[in-house]
Amino acid sequence: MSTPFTTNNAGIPVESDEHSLTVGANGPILLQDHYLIEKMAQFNRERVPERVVHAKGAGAYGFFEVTNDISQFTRADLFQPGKRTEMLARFSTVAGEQGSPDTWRDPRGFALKFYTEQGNYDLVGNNTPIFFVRDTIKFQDFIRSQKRRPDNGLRDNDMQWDFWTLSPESAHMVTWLMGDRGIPKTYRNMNGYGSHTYMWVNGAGMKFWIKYHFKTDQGIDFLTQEEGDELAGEDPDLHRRDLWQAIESGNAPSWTLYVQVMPFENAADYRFNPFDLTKVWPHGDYPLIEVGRMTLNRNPEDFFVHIEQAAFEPSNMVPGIGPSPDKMLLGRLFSYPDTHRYRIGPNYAQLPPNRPHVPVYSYAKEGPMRYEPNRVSAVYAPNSKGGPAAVPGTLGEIAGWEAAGEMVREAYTLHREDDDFGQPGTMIRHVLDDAARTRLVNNVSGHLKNGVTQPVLERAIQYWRNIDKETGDRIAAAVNSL
Ligand code: HDE
Repeated sequence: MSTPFTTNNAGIPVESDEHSLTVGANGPILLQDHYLIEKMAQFNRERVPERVVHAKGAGAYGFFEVTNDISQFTRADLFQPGKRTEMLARFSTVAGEQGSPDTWRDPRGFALKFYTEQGNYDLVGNNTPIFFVRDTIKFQDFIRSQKRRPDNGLRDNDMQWDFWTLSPESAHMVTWLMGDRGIPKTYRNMNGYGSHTYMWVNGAGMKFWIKYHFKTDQGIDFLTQEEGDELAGEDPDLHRRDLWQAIESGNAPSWTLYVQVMPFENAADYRFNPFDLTKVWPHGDYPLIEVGRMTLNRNPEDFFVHIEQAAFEPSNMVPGIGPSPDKMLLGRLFSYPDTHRYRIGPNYAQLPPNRPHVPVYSYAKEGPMRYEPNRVSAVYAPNSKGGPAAVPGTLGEIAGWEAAGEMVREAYTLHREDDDFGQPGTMIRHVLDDAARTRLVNNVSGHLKNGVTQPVLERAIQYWRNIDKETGDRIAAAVNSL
């Protein structure tokens, strides 16, 4: 292909990319050098605000194919037998800024956008089935404790453990974070989880509570703290590079999707609060059922256009899928569209990675950067001009539930086995092996020794003893052997 001629943004060929327009070779630069001005002005406006969390990430396109008939549980189009749906995935860290290392200890985002025949379905999860808090009102504070101090702009382990030890509901997720899942070897070697409980509705209007598990077909693998620290210096973009190179070389990563299904009526007297995001449903209670496979086989042609501007939102739920009373999920339904409008403008849904693969007949119109024409013959409803019309009752059962009671600000009512330390303790004693337990002790004590002061330090030791006495004692011994 012959080298194209440089143009300006208006497509007009330009004289030079080397020399500004001056009076004589040595004279002053002329204001009329509008190409020079365009280059500088465009450069000064190249940045959109990075994501306030999950700023550093990588993504790719691919497809989801159904491998098992689970239509008895949902009528969602993408989960019907034989269905194949194009998709986009973005993996990310949480606390680090855009330039931060991929191998810092952190949960990993696992954000998926399915371009279904009923519009975009977004499943925005992490590589952990749980989270640090269970009420959305605490999320902002939690994140601030993980980021940078206002006085010196530095991250601070003392802040992190201060928040965690004063929020005991964090114990389960912190156990995951400080263990081997906290630094995946690559984005391809980690699982993804919807984390929340969601609702599925089948064609007969029957409702089910479900949890999503994307199990990596590449096998789980991790980096130790020492490996992660070393690689953070060697190649801060290690995971982004790995995903890109794997797909470029035709080694497309894939994940097998399973769901846990709980009958709708079982929620009320289940032993744990099934909507509490700090809890898992033991697989012995609700086994995994295979659904299908997601394969990522196409790199984006432009990272900024397709990945930096990708807008994932848990509120994008298609017919047959709905939310649950999980306070964290319900808060997220507002937050994501809000952050997209701020970060990439009110018409973000028209950008290439966010545009549905089906026609849009919404009543939205105008606003900055809008470029898709309105498909509607009237810009108001109701109308007698043939504009789109919603027809109540045609989409089947609303994915909702009964709710009643006084307005209160309170914690969830407890289910009989609800507590903050039981499930992490079970994980340490029955899921981790000796080597993993020792790595956990070393990771925690190393983190505590790095700037955590009294009384936070004492509280942290007690926090681990509450989770598992022996692990707490081992951490105390390691920390006190200063
Ligand atoms: Fe997020 N989260 N989050 N989060 N989250 C964002 O939206 C939020 C939570 C997750 O690759 C933000 O687009 C609230 C849980 C991922 O583009 C923001 C709460 C889980 C990504 C936001 C949570 C996640 C985000 C910032 C508490 C796993 C990156 C940028 C209720 C189940 C998506 C953005 C991508 C991003 C809000 C907690 C996953 C601020 C209010 C729990 C994977 O809107």
